[in-house]
Amino acid sequence: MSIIIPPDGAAMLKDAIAKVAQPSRRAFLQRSLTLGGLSLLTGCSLDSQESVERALMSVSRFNDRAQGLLFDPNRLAPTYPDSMITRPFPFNAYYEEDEVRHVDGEAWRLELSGLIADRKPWTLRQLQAMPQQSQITRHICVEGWSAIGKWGGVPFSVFLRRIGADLSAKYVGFKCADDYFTSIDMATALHPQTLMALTYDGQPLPPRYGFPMKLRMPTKLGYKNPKHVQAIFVTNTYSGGYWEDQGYNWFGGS
Ligand SMILES: Nc1nc2c(c(=O)[nH]1)N[C@H]1C(S)=C(S)[C@@H](COP(=O)(O)O)O[C@H]1N2
Ligand SMILES: [Mo]
Repeated sequence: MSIIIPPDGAAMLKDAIAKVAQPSRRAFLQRSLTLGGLSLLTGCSLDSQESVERALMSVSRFNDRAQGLLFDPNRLAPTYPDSMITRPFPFNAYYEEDEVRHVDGEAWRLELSGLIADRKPWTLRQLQAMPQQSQITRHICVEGWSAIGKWGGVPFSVFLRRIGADLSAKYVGFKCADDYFTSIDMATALHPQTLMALTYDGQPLPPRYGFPMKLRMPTKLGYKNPKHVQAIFVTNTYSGGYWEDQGYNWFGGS
């Protein structure tokens, strides 16, 4: 195989890394990766900006598969005492706090689609009537902060079994009341600490933390935890996510 490296290769690679790589990995890639190395790794000829981005994406997909294989479905994320809860807990979204969505809890219906036997929509009251669990865990955001919070709600594995979801499917996807969306691997969906959170610190989830329901996963980075969940679907088709489609790593383990 001959590797064709254009004269502006270094600049192309730098631009592609800035666009495609997860922030925490950018510095590492910028120091360690050459265009020739990337070409050998992926078997792609890298003669345009798009082909360099595509090659980096294929490394990221490979990284997703590796993280999926390494994920231990029985290993629990650390939990903390009440005294360690971060107060006030930070707010974060792709918009400012004054633009937080206010969802009407009475009118809200959780829509279900895809590989699910019983796709009847759920009300908030029905979710509140399910067995609840609570946890104090650490939320880690790739923007460089972490905080300990207390969430309560329905273990997602119990819900998925209840609705007859195909538990052998690859992905569970989420659509939110804002323009946010994400998707996760089934192993994480079934993890014992993955919650459909309805409360924060013992109170109904306030709007800024994702009323009426958010998916809370202490085994995943902040951006994998969708707030204001409106719809859930089970699928074998990869469907990415809001930040994932802009280059954040899809698996997003923490
Ligand atoms: N619907 C929705 N969910 C979202 C986001 C968002 O912008 N919209 N941002 C994500 C990111 S990047 C983080 S760090 C957490 C922040 O959650 P918090 O406001 O409870 O701290 O929400 C995640 N879920
Ligand atoms: Mo985040």
